[in-house]
Amino acid sequence: MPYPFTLPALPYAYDALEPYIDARTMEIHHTKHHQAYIDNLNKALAHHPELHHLEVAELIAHIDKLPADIATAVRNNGGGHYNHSLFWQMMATGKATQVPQELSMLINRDVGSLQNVQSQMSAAALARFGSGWAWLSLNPEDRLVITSTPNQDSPVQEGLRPILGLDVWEHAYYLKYQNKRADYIQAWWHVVNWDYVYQLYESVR
Ligand code: MN3
Repeated sequence: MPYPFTLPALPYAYDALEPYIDARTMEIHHTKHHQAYIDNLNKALAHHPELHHLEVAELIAHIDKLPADIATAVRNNGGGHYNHSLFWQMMATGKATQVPQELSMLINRDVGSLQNVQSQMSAAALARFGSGWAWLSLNPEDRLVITSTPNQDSPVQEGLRPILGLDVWEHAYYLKYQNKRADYIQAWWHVVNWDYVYQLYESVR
């Protein structure tokens, strides 16, 4: 849905991901942080009606072509809206152990094993200094790659197609895990929605 952007409803209750992600964190993350990205994105675009037909993924894929007065605002807040819209759907309960077979084969081919995906993404997430994300994406050669991005930058800005993302901003875990990012990362693997990751893969392949 293009401008004006609105907050998508979560596909589950705020407490659905307990005990791995606590309800208070989910509620603040969704209603305050994600909402703020949307509000700031709409504000930036308000005086640029020529951009109102574009989806957020289209806006952030070509930051260099945006009007200079809003490029940074769209990069940060458009990225925030895009990344979080995916992130909520990438999580669920009861979907963390079963990777659809076709995706599993692709993972084995390109990364070696699911365990490698988990350890390499976790390492990328842990090594991200300050705020950012770790990602599993398809590259232009249709190979799975693991990367990380700072702030709210998205793999789409680098020509990649993200299918799984891990938010390691402190707002994603600080209430429950404080400074223990590694503990949050380890817990997060219990709530990955591999069915959705596969759906996303199907939609971008
Ligand atoms: Mn976040």
